[in-house]
Amino acid sequence: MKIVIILATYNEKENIEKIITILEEEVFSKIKDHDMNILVADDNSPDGTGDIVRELMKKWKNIDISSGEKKGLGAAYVRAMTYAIEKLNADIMFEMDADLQHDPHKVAEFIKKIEEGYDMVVGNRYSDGGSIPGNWPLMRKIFSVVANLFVRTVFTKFSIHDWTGGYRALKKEVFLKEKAELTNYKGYIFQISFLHRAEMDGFKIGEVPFHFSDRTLGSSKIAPLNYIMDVVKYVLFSRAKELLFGKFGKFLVVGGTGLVIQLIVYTLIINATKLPLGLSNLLSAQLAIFSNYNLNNLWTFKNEHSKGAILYIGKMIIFFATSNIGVFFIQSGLIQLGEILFGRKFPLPYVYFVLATGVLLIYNFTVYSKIIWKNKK
Ligand SMILES: Nc1nc2c(ncn2[C@@H]2O[C@H](COP(=O)(O)OP(=O)(O)OP(=O)(O)O)[C@@H](O)[C@H]2O)c(=O)[nH]1
Ligand SMILES: [Mg+2]
Repeated sequence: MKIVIILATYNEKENIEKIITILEEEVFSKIKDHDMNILVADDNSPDGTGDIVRELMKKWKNIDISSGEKKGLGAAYVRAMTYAIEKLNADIMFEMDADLQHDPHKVAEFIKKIEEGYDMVVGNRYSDGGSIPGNWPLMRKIFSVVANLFVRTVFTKFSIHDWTGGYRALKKEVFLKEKAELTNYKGYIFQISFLHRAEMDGFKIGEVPFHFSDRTLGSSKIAPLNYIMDVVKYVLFSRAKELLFGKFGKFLVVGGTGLVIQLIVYTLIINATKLPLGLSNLLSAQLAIFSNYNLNNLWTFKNEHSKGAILYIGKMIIFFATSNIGVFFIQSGLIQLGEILFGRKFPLPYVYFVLATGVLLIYNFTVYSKIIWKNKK
């Protein structure tokens, strides 16, 4: 495979020759099965980093440079990855800092993960032996750990530990799929959103633990404190959007129509008969369940829905059974409990209905997405 290590640089004249020499002499020499290359993504560094690279290109033929205006780390990577694919025919690309904080000796481990079938492999500083510099100021340590915990919690993706780091390897397919959406993001948000989108699109994500060493030469370009609010905003906003416009939003709309159907039938039954409220609810739910099943099949989970009459009926039976567990034990049970305790004077039947339905909703989404329309990917 053709592998291109992209080194992002902005004023890294003290580091660039060191990192390139280590890669060429100590790392690439041990990797026999792949065509190893370096692409420096330099934003016309005023300190002359680009000129040093052009000198080194004379010594080693597997080095190239992608220069451009400074528009931030994310933009530099998008430009360089596009170049790596279009001009260098890259199959696999690495993101790597040029300041030696990303131990180049770990490259082979990333490649191994890709060979095992992972689409994107992220360096992990937070578990399994990975670490952050012990001499970082306390605030930076806290920011680093808390930011990643925050992202993992909001995205409810605990299996990925390091969302903000920039030591990664990925197949070109991952970049081509996500490229269009990546151009607007800066700094840590670029790294977070790239990984988040890849994960949501079903790419297989792997991790390689590594020790993130402290920068010894040159100066930091990323100011963590400036990014805190941006990260918080981005993560919360993108997650809210995902929930509202994704499956959960559609699921709520379908559930809403079901609820209206159920409420109408429930009203008819409790006004026309003396049946217990719990039973009235159970009966009225059946029509709603039928409607919900079909709407979810056609809309909410349309990518997961299986075609064919047998599967349709089979799944419907499971859907009726699982839905009725909730409708029976949770919704009707709570409504009946209300009637026993407080009677059925108006508007009590509706108060019970609303409260019991709220509890049911949480139960239902969990069951539907984990059992009935489970994504096979
Ligand atoms: N091309 C390009 N590279 C950048 C830009 N900003 C940062 N970089 C490079 O990206 C890498 C990471 O930036 P750093 O400033 O080291 O960020 P950091 O590692 O979080 O901070 P330190 O621990 O202080 O080094 C370095 O190799 C930088 O030279 C940019 O706008 N354009
Ligand atoms: Mg650095």
